[in-house]
Amino acid sequence: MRKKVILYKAIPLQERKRLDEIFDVTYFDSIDDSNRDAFFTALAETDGIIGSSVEMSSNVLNKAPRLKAASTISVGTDQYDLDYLAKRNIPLMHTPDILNETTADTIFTLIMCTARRAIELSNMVREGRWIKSIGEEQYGTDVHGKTLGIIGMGRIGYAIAKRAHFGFNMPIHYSNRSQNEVAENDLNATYMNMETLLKTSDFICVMAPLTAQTKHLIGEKEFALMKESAIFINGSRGKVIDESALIDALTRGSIRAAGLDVFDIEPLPANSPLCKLDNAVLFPHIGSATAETRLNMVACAVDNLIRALNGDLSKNCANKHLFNR
Ligand code: 8YV
Repeated sequence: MRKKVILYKAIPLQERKRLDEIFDVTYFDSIDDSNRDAFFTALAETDGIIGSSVEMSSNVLNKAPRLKAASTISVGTDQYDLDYLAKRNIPLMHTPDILNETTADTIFTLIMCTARRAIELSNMVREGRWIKSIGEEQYGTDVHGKTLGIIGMGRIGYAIAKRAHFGFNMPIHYSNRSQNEVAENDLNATYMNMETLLKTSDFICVMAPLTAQTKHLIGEKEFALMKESAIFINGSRGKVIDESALIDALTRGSIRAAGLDVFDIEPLPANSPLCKLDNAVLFPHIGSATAETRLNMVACAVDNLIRALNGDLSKNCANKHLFNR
């Protein structure tokens, strides 16, 4: 008897075919008000789910009494209620490592665009406002040699620090749940508490995963500790920062600028105050969004689901440590 699987994200045809070869698949390109009832109906019968960018709370997951495995096409697992899944001994599989370098490239794109005001000045050219040679009012700030503070020195944080150290000769400060001796030995990174990092860094990059402990990790008090010349980068999750406190800091000029790939609400509403700030560079959550990397992530997530539904949780299982607690 073929197992039933729900795919709730559009993926390349070659990977859909792999799922079709093994499972009875119900497809949704995404989930919204137009198809949520059909999604809930399919959940009642499904053995597995695979996709991303949809909130999978316990209220949703308890509509899947037969669920045996979930596979997210992401390294982040915050869209799933991990404790609820663990209570039912349902594995959540994810795609670590594959996106490290691509996401680090995106973060460095944000650092450069924000420091050199690339988007703002490109729009000046595009809108015909480049009428004389560039002057002080268009100057950006150097990146090379400046101090980079990374909050969350995990795999992606390490890839960012590697670029900063070898490519831009930047001293690296970092705060993390635990020390990262590889980063210290390879990249001369300095471990410190977050308050010191916020006070001493020229660029502050948040890469910490979203958990109950990191929600609003960076708020009014933390922005007030930063230098007025500091540039703030968020490549983790929008809810790791207090977005209204960031908007206030940018509006008052208590920090120089911000580069953001993630937001409290995604897609970011067009009427967000962030959209009116020249000192905010806004990307639509493109961290891992290259054709090569997303295809590799999808292939990994499909492999993860196949293995998990065969009882193999030997790798890429995000919540196995929570089972039978
Ligand atoms: C995308 C990400 O959100 O992997 C993550 O946690 O945030 C990004 O890669 C995800 O891949 C959406 O498909």
